[in-house]
Amino acid sequence: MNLIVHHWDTDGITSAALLVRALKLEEFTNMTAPIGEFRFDERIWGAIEKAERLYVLDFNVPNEVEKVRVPTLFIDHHTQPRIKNPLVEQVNPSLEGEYWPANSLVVSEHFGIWNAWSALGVVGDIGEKAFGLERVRELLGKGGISREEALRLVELIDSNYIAVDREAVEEAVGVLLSHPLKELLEYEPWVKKAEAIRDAIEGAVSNAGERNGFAIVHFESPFNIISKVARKLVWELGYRGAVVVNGNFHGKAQVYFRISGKEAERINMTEVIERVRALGTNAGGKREVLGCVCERDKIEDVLAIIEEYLR
Ligand SMILES: [Mn+2]
Repeated sequence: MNLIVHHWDTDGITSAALLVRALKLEEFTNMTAPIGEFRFDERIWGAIEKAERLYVLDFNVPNEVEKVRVPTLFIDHHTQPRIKNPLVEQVNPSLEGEYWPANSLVVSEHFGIWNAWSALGVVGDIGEKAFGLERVRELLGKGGISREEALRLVELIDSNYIAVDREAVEEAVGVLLSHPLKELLEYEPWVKKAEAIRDAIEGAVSNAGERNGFAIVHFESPFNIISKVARKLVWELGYRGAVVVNGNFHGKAQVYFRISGKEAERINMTEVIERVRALGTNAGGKREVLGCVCERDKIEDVLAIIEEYLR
C-alpha cells in the first residue's frame, strides 16, 4: 500500500494530487495530521506500519520522518535539517539554501509534471504575490483559470482545514483528482463551508468594540478564523491593533493579539509573549503577533496582561 501524509492546506493537497498523477498510483491512502498539530498521531503511525511505501509532502515534521521504518520519499520546501534515516529520500531545495514558495512546485519539478494544481499550491501559500511569478501566471492561463478563480479555489480548498475538518481535508485529494478545476468552483460541500466561514469572520469583525484605537472582539466559533479576524481589523480597518478572543474553540480558548507595524516599535511583543506563556498557556508569535491557546478559565488572566499595552 502507498501511504501519502500531507499538510492540510491547499499546497499540501495539491502536492498529494500531483504525486498521485505523476506516479499514476492506482491504490493509495492519503492522510493529514490532526489539524494544527505538526506530528504523526496514532492513526498515522498505524497506517505507516501497514504501508509498503510512504510519501510525506509539505509537512514539516523531520523528527517524525527520522523514526519511520519504511521506504519514504519526503518532499518539502520548509527549512529543515538533513534527514539521517537511510530509508528516507529527502527532496527539499532549502537544503541547498534555495527558497521555493510552495511544495507543489517542488513536486512538479521532481516528477516533471506541471499543471494548474502546481500554481494553486503557490497561491495557497503566498496569496496574491503568486501572480508575480511568470510560471504561475502561465500554468493558470493554460488551465483556463483566472486570478480571481485561483484565489476562490484556494478559499474553497482551505475551508476544509479552517473548519478543522480532517476527514474533508483528506477527501479533498480525491475530489481534485476526479473533477476539472473549473467545476470545483461550484463544488457544493466546499462552497457551503466557505460561506459559513465568511459569515463567521464578518460576524466577528462587525461586533468589534474599541479602546484607545485598538479593536477588541469576543466570539465563539469552531472555525479557526482568529488570525483572519485580527488581520482584517488591523490591515483593512486600520486599527492600531486587535485583541481577538475565541472563547470556545473545540472546548479551548484562543487569544490573538495583532498590532500594526508602527505599534510594534512601541510594544515589545516578545515580552508580552513571555508573560502570557508564564501563565502556563501555549503562546507563541513574532514581532507583530501573539497567538495563544489556553483553558477557557485563563482568558481573563491573559487579557489582563495584554490590556496593559493598549495605551
Ligand atoms: Mn507549503
